[in-house]
Amino acid sequence: MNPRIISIKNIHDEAEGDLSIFEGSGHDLPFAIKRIYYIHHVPVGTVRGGHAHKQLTQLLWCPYGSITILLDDGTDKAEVKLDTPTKGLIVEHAMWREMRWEQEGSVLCVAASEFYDESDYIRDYDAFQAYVKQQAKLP
Ligand code: T46
Repeated sequence: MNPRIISIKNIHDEAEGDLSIFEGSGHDLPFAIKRIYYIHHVPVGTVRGGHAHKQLTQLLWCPYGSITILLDDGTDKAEVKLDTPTKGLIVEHAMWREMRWEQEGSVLCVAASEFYDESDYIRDYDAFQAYVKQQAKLP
């Protein structure tokens, strides 16, 4: 598996610091952004996630700290460490994900292609594997 990592544009100023930016709708992301959420105040060592989505595509980035994203497409697995504010990870649908907090104060930000919809989640790993197999059989 080749995780889709993007380099978020950054404007650096020696005196004033950095400004990082991305735009949706085909500019920097392959989707229009319908929702943004962020996960914070998570104790170090915590693993969140443990689910996949049927339709949702997202960009994950970590503006502060260090969080490892574990990906599993039903066949292959990969790990991506988000530990710099300009590194983004695009997570497609039908991808099992877990997020491991590795540094105190780490923040995970997410730009999502869809509004929140609990029926889009697959929260059981066996059901995820069955879903991936079923999708592979579709014409
Ligand atoms: C994902 C990873 C990276 C809402 O009500 N609205 C929302 O937009 C979201 C994202 C969550 N929720 C509710 C659903 C649960 O009752 O917030 C609660 C915690 O959500 P969850 O346990 O799914 O959180 P994570 O950290 O396991 O996963 C989240 C996203 O849900 C998921 O889509 O890809 O971050």
